[in-house]
Amino acid sequence: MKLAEVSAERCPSDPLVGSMGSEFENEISKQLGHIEMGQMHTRMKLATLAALAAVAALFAPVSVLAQDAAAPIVEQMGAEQVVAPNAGVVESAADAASAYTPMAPTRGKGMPTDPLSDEPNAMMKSLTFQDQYTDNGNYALGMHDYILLPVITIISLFVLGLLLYVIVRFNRGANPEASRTTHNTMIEVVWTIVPVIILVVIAVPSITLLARQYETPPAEAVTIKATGYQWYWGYTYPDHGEIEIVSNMLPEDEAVRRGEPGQLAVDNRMVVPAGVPLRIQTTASDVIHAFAVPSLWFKMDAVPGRLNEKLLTIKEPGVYYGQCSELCGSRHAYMPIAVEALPPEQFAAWVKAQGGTMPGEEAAPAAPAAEEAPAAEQVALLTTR
Ligand SMILES: [Cu+2]
Repeated sequence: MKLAEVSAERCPSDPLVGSMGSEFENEISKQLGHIEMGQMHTRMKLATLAALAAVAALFAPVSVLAQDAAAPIVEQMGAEQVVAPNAGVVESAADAASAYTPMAPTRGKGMPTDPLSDEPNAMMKSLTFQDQYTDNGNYALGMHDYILLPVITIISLFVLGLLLYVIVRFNRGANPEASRTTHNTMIEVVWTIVPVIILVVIAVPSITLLARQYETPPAEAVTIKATGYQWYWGYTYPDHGEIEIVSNMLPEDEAVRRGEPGQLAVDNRMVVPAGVPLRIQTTASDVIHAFAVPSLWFKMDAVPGRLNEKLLTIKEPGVYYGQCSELCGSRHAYMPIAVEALPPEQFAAWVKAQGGTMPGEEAAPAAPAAEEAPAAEQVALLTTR
C-alpha cells in the first residue's frame, strides 16, 4: 500500500478531530491578535522570560528526567528478554526469504533509562542525556558536561554565596548605619569583563557545534526520507528502488513481549546502514511533526510542503529510539521512531527483503544473476555511490 493511501485511510475527516482543530486555531489566532496589540508589553515580558530561562537552565537535568519518565519501559523488561532476538517480527514471505532478521535492542543503548531499574548507575543515567552514537552527539554532550554544567554550577554557588554574605553581614542588626557608596570603578569593570569572558568561552564551542550540525551531506550519502503523518511515520528510500515503510507504534504488551521498550517500539523500523553518511530528509503530509532521536543528537522539523535535510552518520550498529517532538495532535505521544542501524552488508540484505535494489543494481530483481551478487560487492556499491 502506498503511503498516500495509508494516510487517507488513517486520517478520516473525523468530526471530533475537525472541531478540535478549529478550536485550537481560534485559540492561536486569539493569542496572535493579543501579541500584535500588545507588542510593547510583549517586549517587557521577553526580558522577564530571558531571566526566567536562565533560572530554568539550572534545572535542565530535571527536565531530562521528566522526558525519561515519559517512556515507562525497562521495568517490565527482564534482562533475558532484552537479549532475546525479536521472534515473530519476521512476518512477510519476502522477509522470510532473506538473511535479514530485525536486530534486538541493547538495554540502555539508544533508549531512556528508568531510574528505578536495576541497570548500573540507573539513577545517574536517567538524570543526564542518553549515551551518544554520533560525533556531533559526543561533541555536544562534552560541551554540556565539561563547559555548561561547571559554568552553571560555579555561577549559582557564587551568587548564592554573595546573597548569604549580604544577609548575614549587612542586615539591619549587624550593620545599622548603611554605607552611602554608589560607584566603584574596579568592581564595575570586573563584573562587565568577567561575564564577557564567560560568554566567549561558551560561544566558541557553541558556534562550532552549530556549524557541525549544518554540514551538508556528501554526494555519496544514502538518502532516506521520513514523512510525518497524523500519527505515524513513513520512510522512503529513493536510492533503493523506492522502498516505502509505514511505521506504527506497537501496543505496550507486544513491545514488551519482543523485548523492546514500551511506547517506543514500532512494527516496521527505519532501517539504515551504520558508519555511512546518511542524508535524512524530513517532510510531513498534514501538520508539522519533528523527527527526533536523542541518542543520535538528531532533531529536525518535518514541515508540510518543505523538505528539510541533514547529515547523519551513526557510528555503530544498534537500535535507537526517538519520538515525534512537535505537538501534532491528539496522538502526538504515540508516533515513536525506531532507527535500526545495520552493518552495510546486512542493510543490503534488508533492502533485498523489501523488494528494493541497491544503487547500481538492475531495477528488476527478477533476474537471478542480481541475487547472486556477493554482499561485499553490494557494500562497495553502497559506499561508492
Ligand atoms: Cu507528530
